[in-house]
Amino acid sequence: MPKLHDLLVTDDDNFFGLEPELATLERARFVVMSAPYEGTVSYGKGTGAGPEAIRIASQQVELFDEITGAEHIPHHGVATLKPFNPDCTAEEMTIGQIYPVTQQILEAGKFPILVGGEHSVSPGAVKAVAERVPDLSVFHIDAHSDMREAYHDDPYSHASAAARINEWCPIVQVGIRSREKFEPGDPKRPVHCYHAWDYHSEGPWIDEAVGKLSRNVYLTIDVDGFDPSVFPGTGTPEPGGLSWYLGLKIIQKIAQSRNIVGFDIVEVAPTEGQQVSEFAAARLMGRIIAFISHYCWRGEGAV
Ligand SMILES: [Mn+2]
Repeated sequence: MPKLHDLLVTDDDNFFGLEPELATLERARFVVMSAPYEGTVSYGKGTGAGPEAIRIASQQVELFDEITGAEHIPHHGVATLKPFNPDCTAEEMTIGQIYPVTQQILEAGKFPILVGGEHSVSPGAVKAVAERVPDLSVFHIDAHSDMREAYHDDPYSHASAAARINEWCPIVQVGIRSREKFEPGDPKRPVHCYHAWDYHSEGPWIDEAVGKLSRNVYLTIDVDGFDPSVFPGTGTPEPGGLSWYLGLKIIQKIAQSRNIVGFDIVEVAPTEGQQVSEFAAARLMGRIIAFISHYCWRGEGAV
């Protein structure tokens, strides 16, 4: 199993284009994993190119976060790991590669960030977090509930990501507008699904949804949970969904009232001739880092 130090990108070709001394494993509080995996994709292809496109786009993102009023990214540091090998099954990717590296990131006292790739990459990261962090919920933004027990006979398919995650954690889902019928499962780990038909604009439902989360929260964000005008480059761009600002405000509310302990951004499929989706993903990553730094770590190395 590769050690974190062997996986580290040591030059400035890292996420956010940081000076290498801000991106070492000693200095950085955040560590980014890239999983360029699209082995079980069912429709539009291209998510395998997502992590690299997001990394390049992130080098153009302004490091000052005007919402929280600070440069959290250079202050806390972000380390970048070399991409995982995508030539494998979904189970080998998420449980074989991502799970043990996430464990190492957590053992080192760092904050794990995972960039996909298709949604099948997420369960391994959640499993590592759930084994270490008590009282954990997953907040899931997606057009799809991903609750199929298996898809094309693969229980680690992208369409089964939430079903695997639900073996360890309760889930709150928002943005959902293409859903298979599923049983809510074990009452100790309920799945609360906020369908986008009823829940796509600001309202009291947001506090209710956030209120269903446990003290510690992992965010898994399939970018197709947002409206395709925000992320046109994704495998299955379902019409409708969250606006950019609504999505950010929900995540801000979670950061203000819960402890976010890890997150992933998946299903970006770069589109030839434009950089909208990868830039939005890089910006989303930066905003979430800012919210975590500002709200969850207030008083703890705050800027
Ligand atoms: Mn989806």
